[in-house]
Amino acid sequence: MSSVAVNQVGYPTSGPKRATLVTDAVEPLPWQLADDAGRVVADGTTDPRGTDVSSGQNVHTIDFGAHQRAGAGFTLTADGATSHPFAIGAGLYRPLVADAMRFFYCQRSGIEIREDLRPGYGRPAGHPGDRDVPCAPDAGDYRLDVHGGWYDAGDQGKYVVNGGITVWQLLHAFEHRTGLDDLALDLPESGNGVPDLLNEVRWELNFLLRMQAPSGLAHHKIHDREWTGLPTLPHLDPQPRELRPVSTAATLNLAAVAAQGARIFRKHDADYADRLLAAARTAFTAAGTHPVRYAPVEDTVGGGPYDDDDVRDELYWAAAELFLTTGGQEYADAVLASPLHTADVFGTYAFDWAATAVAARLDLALTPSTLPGRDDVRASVVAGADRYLAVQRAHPYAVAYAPPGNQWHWGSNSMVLNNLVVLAVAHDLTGEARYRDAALEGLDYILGRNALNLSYVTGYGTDHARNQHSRWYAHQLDPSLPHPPRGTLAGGPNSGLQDEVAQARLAGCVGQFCYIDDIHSWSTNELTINWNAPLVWVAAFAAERD
Ligand code: 9MR
Repeated sequence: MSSVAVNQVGYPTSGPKRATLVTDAVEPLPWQLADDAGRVVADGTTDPRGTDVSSGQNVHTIDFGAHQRAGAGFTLTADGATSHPFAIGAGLYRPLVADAMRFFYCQRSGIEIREDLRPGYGRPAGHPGDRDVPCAPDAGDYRLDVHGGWYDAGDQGKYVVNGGITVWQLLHAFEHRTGLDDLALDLPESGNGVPDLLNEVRWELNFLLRMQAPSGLAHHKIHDREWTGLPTLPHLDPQPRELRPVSTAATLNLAAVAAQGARIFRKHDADYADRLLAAARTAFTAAGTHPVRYAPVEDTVGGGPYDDDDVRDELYWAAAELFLTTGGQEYADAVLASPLHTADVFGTYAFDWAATAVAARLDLALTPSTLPGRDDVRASVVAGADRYLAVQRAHPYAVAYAPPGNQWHWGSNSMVLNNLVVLAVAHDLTGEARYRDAALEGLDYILGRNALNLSYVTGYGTDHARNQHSRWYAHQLDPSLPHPPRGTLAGGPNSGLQDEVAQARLAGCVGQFCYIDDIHSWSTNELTINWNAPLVWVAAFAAERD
């Protein structure tokens, strides 16, 4: 059966406008664009693209970019199939920036979520006992106050490496995108004179600071001793909490984002910036003077492992942030000595919690500094973007992500988005329209132009994900509980099918089809702080220009 997949939110007036037709036909077909009254306002002929590897479908693309008249309720028809309705216009992405960012307040630990600020989402403070948490037997013999921060995902663990990349990306957006200074997020702190985005990020940064042990090293994570079931509201979690051992990756994450935070918070709160910088320096030194400690893959009871056996990228990133904030020669030396400084780091996906070299590269490219060879750094980002551009152009759904063997990663939606970040930064660096258009068009996939005809963002589009794996937004299991808030991104197709629902329902799936909007499918349909952060970033880029 034919279908027409579109960006269900809509297309910026002057941006690229394409859709993907699934059909058996191999010859070009006529298409029509109709307005909300059903009048045909544009027509043309499809471009047959053959079999799409990512879905196994025979597809055509439809380019209706010549139509530049704004409106709501447009539909595309071809081969007897009609798309979901969509808008064309300006300002389409501004609400998404705010909602994707407002998501973080609802993930807060250690503080009541106020019903007046988030109607339908109020709840008592979760895990007040995180103010006094013992080390697990293999982690030390002391206790720390590690309250606050954001719950990572559908679980109620708090992980330094994932908090780190999330903080980095939100601060990176704040530093390099426009329109985020006055983004109103309806937080308890709103109105305190500090931009709300920084108020939200500070909640997590404070937690990351608390995870620093007396040695200067940071604990990798704190979570429940055993896994809890669904639903479990945070304030009703019966499990004891424990600090897991310190790790070099966590320590360098802390160094990186505390240094970055010091740079960005200085203007608003110099004392806080000093505190952040001191913690960053201590962490960097501690990481260099203690033996390397890797977070093990086996540590999966009560929380996820976030295992990583290569911390050279974290070292490069921490050195880069410390250098950009302080100008210190020792940090410049560490940047220049890193094998990652000149390595090709723009692989299948640009970066994530485990692969952080691109975070360093993007900041070194964008943030003014005296680093020798900065032009080469900038050129390397553009070269990386060229590769993602080529992948996207070859892809009939315009996805700038094509994993080897069509084996989609856990959290693939965040990888799709992070590759768009590289394209957008290439636009910042060169001003060239092709990178801007690629970054804009890349959002189509997330918002419904995909093989499932589904928007992966709750509340956005006619048909959208709403049952992401969560112990609290568990409406699917208990109708008195809410769905995830508007602006929540689902993890997306994951060929690994690690959970039982995915195994039962998706066995043999091809790429894009390895996803199910079921609360028990934690491997394809979780929500996670480090997946919403790139949504904020890319939506902010789109909002700047639509
Ligand atoms: O996002 C993480 C993904 O890259 C890993 O492959 C996966 C398995 O280790 O874990 C994911 O992270 C989960 C974490 O361990 C616990 N909280 C939820 C995270 C998202 O599913």
